[in-house]
Amino acid sequence: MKLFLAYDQGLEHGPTDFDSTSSDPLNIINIAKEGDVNGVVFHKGIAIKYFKEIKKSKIPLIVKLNGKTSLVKGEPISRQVCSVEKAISLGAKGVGYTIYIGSAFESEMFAEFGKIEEEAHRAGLFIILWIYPRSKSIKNDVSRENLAYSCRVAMELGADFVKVKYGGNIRDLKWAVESSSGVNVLVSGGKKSDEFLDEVEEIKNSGIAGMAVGRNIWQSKNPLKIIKKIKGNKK
Ligand code: FBP
Repeated sequence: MKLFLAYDQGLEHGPTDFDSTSSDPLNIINIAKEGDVNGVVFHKGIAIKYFKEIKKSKIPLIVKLNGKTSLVKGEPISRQVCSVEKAISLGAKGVGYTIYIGSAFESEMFAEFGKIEEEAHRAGLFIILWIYPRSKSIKNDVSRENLAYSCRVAMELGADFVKVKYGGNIRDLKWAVESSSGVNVLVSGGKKSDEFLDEVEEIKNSGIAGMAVGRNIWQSKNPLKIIKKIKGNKK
């Protein structure tokens, strides 16, 4: 399975996710390097400050192009904070973008992403689209329908990878993979949990392309062991 190391939580959640080890981006770059992951996801601030170290690690960089804090309440919207051009200048091989489908602001994120998709693909970058159904009208963001809808939206919008949350039902995940019609499905890690590796085992044969995990790796006492276990599982 492919494995991307996600580290955009400093913006999305704040330092509440970190301790004195995981708060340091250098430690994350080391984990990515030692674990030989398929890519590491940073916002542009880290990509700028640790440009040399990221380059030296040779781990493909994915720059997250939009983001928001957890302090904003109400209908979710996440706007662009970094251009494709800037991501390229930082050495990115891919870009990431989050769309909250179902939000009252969905069309704004669609329009912004439409331009990013054209620019990024023109420049030969790959695109990971985080699709999270989120709105006051959405009761269950990981229902069978919403999971499949998320994957399908990513395909319709031209992403190469779609990152979704697993709702705990393997048949639903398989249907979502089918619905994605060729877009590579990545499952996110979620909050650190003792059941995480069981979940990895459960989803490994669902047809997913891999995972994009943050907290379950860098909050672990032994991040490399977790990485090895995830990567050891065949698609
Ligand atoms: P984790 O593996 O730590 O759950 O990270 C996955 C992720 O998609 C991050 O890339 C992102 O910052 C975060 O989850 C968003 O989580 P939410 O919006 O659900 O709080």
